[in-house]
Amino acid sequence: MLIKRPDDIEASEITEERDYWDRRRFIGATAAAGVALAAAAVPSVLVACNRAASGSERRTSEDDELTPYDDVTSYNNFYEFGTGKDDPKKRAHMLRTRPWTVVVEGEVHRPGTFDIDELWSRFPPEERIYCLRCVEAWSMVIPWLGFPLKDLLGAVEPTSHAKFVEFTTLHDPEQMPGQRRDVLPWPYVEGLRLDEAMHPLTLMAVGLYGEELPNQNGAPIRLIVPWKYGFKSVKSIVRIRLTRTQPATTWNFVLPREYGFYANVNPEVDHPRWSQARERRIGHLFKRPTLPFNGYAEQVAGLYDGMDLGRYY
Ligand SMILES: Nc1nc2c(c(=O)[nH]1)N[C@H]1C(S)=C(S)[C@@H](COP(=O)(O)O)O[C@H]1N2
Ligand SMILES: [Mo]
Repeated sequence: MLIKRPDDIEASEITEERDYWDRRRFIGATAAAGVALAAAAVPSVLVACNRAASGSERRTSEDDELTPYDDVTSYNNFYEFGTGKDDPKKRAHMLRTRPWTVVVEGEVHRPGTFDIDELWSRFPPEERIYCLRCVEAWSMVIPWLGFPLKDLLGAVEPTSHAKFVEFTTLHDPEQMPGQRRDVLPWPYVEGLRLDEAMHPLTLMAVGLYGEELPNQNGAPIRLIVPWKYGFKSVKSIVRIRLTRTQPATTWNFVLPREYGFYANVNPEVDHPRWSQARERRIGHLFKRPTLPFNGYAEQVAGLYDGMDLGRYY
């Protein structure tokens, strides 16, 4: 396992700084404490990704292996920087992630504009190991740093009319060269039902591997919905809007037959052009069976009771 640790932080500095959550020092503390921190100080580490389909735990060391940092940060989908997997790493340095604000508005009693540094201090990030699975049938296991989206939504107080949440990526072709081409309608938008957004597994990620998010992974703040296909996990978010009606989402808008609004990982629903039954964990040679809800069925299946998941894919 590779944990990045900034050289400029002494081991002796590490514990006490976590009390006041200075962002950079927090990163140092997390990285240095590594696995011990994951077990002790951070209660919410969860590796459901590797549960067997039966729901029984199957945490062999091989299954739980984190995807190496270099793979997590060099094999990406982020069309704002090009459609190739290696384009984001090559080009995402063009994105300026400070200053950065996130507007939270719509059906809320207390709309607001949050500075990214304010979010770091108001909602101290914790490490959570979640599996990210792309509809293209590859997956990675990533130690994200983030805070539950429900904490932010709680702060803005949704009205009784709020039923959905829409997320919007920055639109700035100067900084995002992929937006100068019509490969997708810009900006990238995604959405969740309010109960999905309020689920404790749903994370606003601000870092990975104990560091601030690399730009190619969606800096400075992106969504992680671990039981859904990766395209739901929208990057570099500038706006969160609570709505009464289901928002349009980018991939559903472009290719509705291939990408639904729900996008729950479901091995039984084929993508029209390929099977979703098996996946390749990046760094592993052989494909493995894909688990319903990406392995988080026990926690989230109840959200969809009574829904035909073959129809609402
Ligand atoms: N703004 C934006 N967000 C995005 C994408 C994108 O092209 N633009 N790609 C999505 C897809 S298809 C996947 S699989 C994940 C990939 O996240 P990663 O690069 O951190 O692995 O980001 C998602 N979020
Ligand atoms: Mo994806």
